Amino acid sequence: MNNLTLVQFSYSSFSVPLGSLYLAYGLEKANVQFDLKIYPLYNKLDAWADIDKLYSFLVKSREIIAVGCWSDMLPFLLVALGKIKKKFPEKIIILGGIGPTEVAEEIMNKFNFINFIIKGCGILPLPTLIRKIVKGKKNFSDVDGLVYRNGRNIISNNHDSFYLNSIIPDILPYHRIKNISSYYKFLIRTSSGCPYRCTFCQLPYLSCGKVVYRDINKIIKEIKLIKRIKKNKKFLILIQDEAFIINRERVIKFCNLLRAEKLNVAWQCYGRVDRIDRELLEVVSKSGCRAVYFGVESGSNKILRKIKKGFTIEKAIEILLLSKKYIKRITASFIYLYPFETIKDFKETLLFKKYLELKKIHVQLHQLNPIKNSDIYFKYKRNLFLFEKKRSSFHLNLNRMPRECIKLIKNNPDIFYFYYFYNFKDLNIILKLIKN
Ligand code: B12
Ligand code: SF4
Repeated sequence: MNNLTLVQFSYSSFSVPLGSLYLAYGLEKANVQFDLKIYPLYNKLDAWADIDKLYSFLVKSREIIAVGCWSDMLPFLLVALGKIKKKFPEKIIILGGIGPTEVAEEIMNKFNFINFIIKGCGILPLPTLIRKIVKGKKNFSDVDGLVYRNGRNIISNNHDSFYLNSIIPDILPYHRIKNISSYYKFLIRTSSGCPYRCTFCQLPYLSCGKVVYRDINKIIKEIKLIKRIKKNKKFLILIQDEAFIINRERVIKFCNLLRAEKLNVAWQCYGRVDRIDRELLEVVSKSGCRAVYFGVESGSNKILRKIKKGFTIEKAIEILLLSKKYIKRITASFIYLYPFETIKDFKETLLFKKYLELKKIHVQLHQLNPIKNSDIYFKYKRNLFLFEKKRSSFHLNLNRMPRECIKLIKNNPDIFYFYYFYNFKDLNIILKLIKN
């Protein structure tokens, strides 16, 4: 019997929503029937903030609604779900994904209309939970990462496997996505975790320095399936792993297999400037690598030391320029508004940005978002403040949000921390510099 609607949000009409496929894989494997509904956030400006539209979309769900989101959607989703539960109290609401995971206990404490939250990867625990709900079972202690109520108590199960389950899938159920052949970008995960300890990132905490790998043959099989889906049309494989490039032997094996199988596909990945050299660049470019995205993070060596990035700006420049000789599109991403950044540090970032652009390297400049469970968050979370004006294309202007969402964000900074900034004394000067 089908009592379940799985809801996911999509940020891009070009790229396949990978989380949906992973969850669909787990449910299909466990023989749990479900509908998959994907809510597009890209068709309309401020699509997030349209609570009525979101409500109408969600309300058509079956008895159990399982929804996943990132932190940006959280206030809107909670307002819409609250309305649904008010009208249909019998509906069972399960949340998952990165947004609810980080603040699961806080959400359960504050919003009693949420029945369950599954932290981390949902592939295995979601079907286990659904089966228990359908059979009317009351013991949830063995559902990995589950947060639930027992009387007045909120119970948080261990989540031993956490994100590491994301290496499990064999072949993903692409048939579950409508018009799958019209997508251009196909996301793939080949590993999970990262051994580095950058202080603005939550991965060191989540993966505890471990990296778990998927069998390369499964990845090749997945790419062959995508090729069949796309027939003769062009597409791009996006390798999503944070740590893909750092395992040199494995990258070489992957590239050799792509060539041996004559797959002839274009792909892109994330890179680290201290793990790439001329020899590796030759191998990846010959096997179809068309783009590499490097997290450089700052133009200031002082900041790079402070965030424990593990390389200098000189090394970054050397490898970015070298990479440009082999790979068509090189992107360098920088972050600004670290709570310990000075105007001088920021000007160094701007200088390198200009220099790299002259060399035809794409540069992205992102404001530092507070990220729960990162070292910087632990250290500076007491200094968070709400910025009322629009701060980036990813954040809505507060005054364009529905009133109930603004109220939630203002009253619950620990839950909706994503909408806050670290206190930064020179904020206005830096924003002016950016504008100019
Ligand atoms: C690809 C990607 C993008 C793509 C999205 C394209 C697409 N089609 O999805 C693009 C480039 C658009 C993008 C943009 C941004 N991104 Co992004 N992105 C990612 C990335 C690298 C991979 C996402 C992915 O596919 N993961 C793999 C799938 C399998 O995982 P998943 O979707 O999370 O699903 C799993 C679990 O979460 C869980 N789950 C999910 N849903 C549900 C539901 C239920 C019911 C259950 C039980 C479980 C469950 O199970 C799934 C299977 O394992 C992640 C990093 C990461 N490691 O996930 C960042 C990440 C999601 N992005 C992030 C951010 C912040 C952004 C930006 C806001 C950038 C910025 N400057 O701040 C923008 C926002 C976009 C916007 N608002 O317009 C953050 C989110 C942090 C947060 N707390 O919300 C992440 C985690 C990176 C990071 N550490 O900072 N991003
Ligand atoms: S920023 Fe990248 S390299 Fe640093 S810990 Fe996070 S995933 Fe690893």
